[in-house]
Amino acid sequence: MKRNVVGLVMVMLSVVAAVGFAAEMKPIKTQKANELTVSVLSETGQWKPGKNSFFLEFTKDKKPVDVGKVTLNTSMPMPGMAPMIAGATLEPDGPGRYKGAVSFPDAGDRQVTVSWDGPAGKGSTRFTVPVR
Ligand SMILES: [Cu+2]
Repeated sequence: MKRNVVGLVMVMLSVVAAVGFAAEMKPIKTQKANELTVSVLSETGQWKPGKNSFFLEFTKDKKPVDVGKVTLNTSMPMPGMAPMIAGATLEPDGPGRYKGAVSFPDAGDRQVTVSWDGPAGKGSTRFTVPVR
């Protein structure tokens, strides 16, 4: 009985933590990739030139999905020169969530590629995020 109460409290605390997180983070981009939803979130809800910290989340039916190894790369086509490329560093931050950091030298639209390989299979998705 005691164990059940502790378990229930733990579940309630994790729900409160999840709701609290969602309430304070704004979506930068939400992208469907087959049955997965890939979300990029931050406190401001946008990327700016310079250093950015953000979260990357993988969910299915609003529940976190463990996707294993993840990469996030960005590319900006530049007229008359090689594309400007920036990769994010990602650290696991709970089930289906990664804490990310990325730095952009200038403003403009980025083509973002997110790839994963793990328990949920192998996949990738591409989308555009403005840096402003
Ligand atoms: Cu550029």
